Amino acid sequence: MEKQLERLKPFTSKEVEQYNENGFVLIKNGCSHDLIDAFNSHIHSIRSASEMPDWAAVKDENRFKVRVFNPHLHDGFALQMMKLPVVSGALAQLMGDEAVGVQSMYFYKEPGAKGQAAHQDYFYIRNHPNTMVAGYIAMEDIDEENGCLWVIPGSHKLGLLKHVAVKNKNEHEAGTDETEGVDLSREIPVKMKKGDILFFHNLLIHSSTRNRSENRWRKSYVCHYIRHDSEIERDDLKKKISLS
Ligand SMILES: O=C(O)CCC(=O)C(=O)O
Repeated sequence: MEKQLERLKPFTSKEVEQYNENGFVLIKNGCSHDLIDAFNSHIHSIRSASEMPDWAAVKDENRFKVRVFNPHLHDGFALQMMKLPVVSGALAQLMGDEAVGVQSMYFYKEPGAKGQAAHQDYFYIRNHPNTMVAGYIAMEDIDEENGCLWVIPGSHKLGLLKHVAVKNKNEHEAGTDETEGVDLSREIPVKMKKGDILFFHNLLIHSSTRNRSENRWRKSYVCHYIRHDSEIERDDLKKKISLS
């Protein structure tokens, strides 16, 4: 297939079937390394500025730690990274219609940082009809050592599960919620190379572990998308970003 078409329709019908079956699917090498490097440098420079813009501001000691929340609402580069043609093409295939962006997060996950306990994104972001998909771009190589995602294949078919307070606060960030009543030993790691893009259903049970590396960050850019005719309940995420 020609490159242009590959970007607009990156999945084979078998991969779309795999997504429907497993609740996730990966595009290898979906984003070029030079674009990833440029975006990492861009976010780094925003957090390095002597006066950080309000939307990215954190305490001095957290400049390269705390995630940047919703940069797409303030920053043109973050917006374009949400709208990558390969992403909008992939989402159109998975949703069967056009997607819009609703949330973005740039994660640093520095060495030693805790992960997130097992959860379903729908628990935090209710949308009707439920069409939400996450697009997770690896901003560097991601594996078990630096705190990759773990998922339970097929768990998106279980519906919304009960969430309770996080149990292992040594491994996972406190203040978030954790699914209950599911055998988490069924989780498998999703290793990604820099530039890979993972798409996952908002009912898929997923978690991440602590970054156990000595000196490797685990940066990722994670955006959430809904079908254009879905609606988000939360007031802070109601703005729909066209991907065209
Ligand atoms: O990347 C991580 O460590 C967790 C991300 C996550 O769980 C999410 O975006 O829903």
